Amino acid sequence: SSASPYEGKAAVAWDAGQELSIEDIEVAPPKAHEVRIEIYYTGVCHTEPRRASADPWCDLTDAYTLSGKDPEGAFPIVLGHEGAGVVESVGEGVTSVKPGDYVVALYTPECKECKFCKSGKTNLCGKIRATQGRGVMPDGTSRFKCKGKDLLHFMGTSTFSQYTVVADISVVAITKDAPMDRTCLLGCGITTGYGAAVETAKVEEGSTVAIFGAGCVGLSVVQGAVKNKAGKIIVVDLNPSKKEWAEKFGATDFVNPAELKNQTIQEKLIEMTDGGCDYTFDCTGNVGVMRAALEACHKGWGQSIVIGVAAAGQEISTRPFQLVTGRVWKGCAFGGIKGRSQLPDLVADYMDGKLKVDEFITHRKTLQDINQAFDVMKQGDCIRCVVNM
Ligand code: NAD
Ligand code: AHE
Ligand code: ZN
Repeated sequence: SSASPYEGKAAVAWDAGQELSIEDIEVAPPKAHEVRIEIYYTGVCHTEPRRASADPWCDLTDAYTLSGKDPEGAFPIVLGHEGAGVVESVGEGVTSVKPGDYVVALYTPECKECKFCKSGKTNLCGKIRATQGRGVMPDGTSRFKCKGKDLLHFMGTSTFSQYTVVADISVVAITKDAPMDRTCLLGCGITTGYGAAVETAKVEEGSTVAIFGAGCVGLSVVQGAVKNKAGKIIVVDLNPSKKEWAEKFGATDFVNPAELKNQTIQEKLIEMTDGGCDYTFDCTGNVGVMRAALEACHKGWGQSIVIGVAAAGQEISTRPFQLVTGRVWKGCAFGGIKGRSQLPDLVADYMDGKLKVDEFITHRKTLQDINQAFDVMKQGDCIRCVVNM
């Protein structure tokens, strides 16, 4: 019953830099405005390994990070934020989903009532961001226990577990016709890139676009640029095997910066686009790339969208003149997409053959072998590995 704890397996990150450990864990029933989900499939996003490593993440201050008390870098924790499953039970007051619903977990929640949600200017929701960053549920406690210890939640989702509990604003029901081993990827990578192009940049017909980094996120930006009928879609990647991937998703050009002679990548792109791109996207997390992406924008109006997550302590720089002369630097999380309002439409587009999803899946693993998903990710030929829970 919904009142009892559930036993299930989960991949636990006990400490920084260690392999995930498959453990039997106890998952407490959902409290008010919470939902317990049986996770069927989870993708492994390229944000994940950084989080599982010793790299301390913090969006507060450096001093705070260095103190070792970084709330977003704590252990033990259940990672995972790209998951789909079925609602097992709901807590008091939950009206948006019911047991049996097929759902995708949302690391960017949508309460529809906070200042952010009502602004009409952002998809970031403020309602539970503080507790989510501390790895706990909105009431300040954890629903996970293993070997007598509480485990932290991750990004409000913790999908590397057969059962997880999330806030009711962190989940969206989707059609039961859609296969969950694909729709899990709409929980991060695909939505992030596609949304960055169509929702955040609102790429216009005929415009010139450059995408740095052809992973799941970058290729999804390509897909969004194709959807909005961009004229020139240039993919930039150091891995030569990404040329084929870029073309498969509709890119018109591919540039490997390592092959340029006496020319920076920004100079090359400016030359290719008669003065610069209308839109550029960083999908690498490298701050040097972010600078090049901004400087490859057209004077007067070019916009550069930062999507990549940089390593702790990294900072971006450019000459202010770049902004004085009209280039715009912005960024987005989850593509600027509001999960509860917009994800069902993306699923419908997928079901109608208008949104590629299957094409991103290059590897599959079981929960037992989830560490292998991290290994294949480090090889250049993995776009997305889907884990069968
Ligand atoms: P990925 O590792 O699959 O793709 C990165 C690509 O960038 C690779 O093809 C790699 O060869 C290429 N690359 C690396 N360095 C490069 C350089 N200097 N120049 C050109 N290309 C280079 O990763 P992914 O899963 O597609 O994620 C991309 C980035 O987006 C990561 O930083 C990830 O953490 C971040 N991310 C952000 C959000 C968000 O909401 N903002 C969501 C998901 C992922
Ligand atoms: N805490 C890190 C930044 C982490 C980050 O930027 N996360 C993205 C999602 S990455 C998904 O693969 C995000 O959603 N950010 C918005 C938010 O509110 O966290 C740091 O570097 O400080
Ligand atoms: Zn992600």
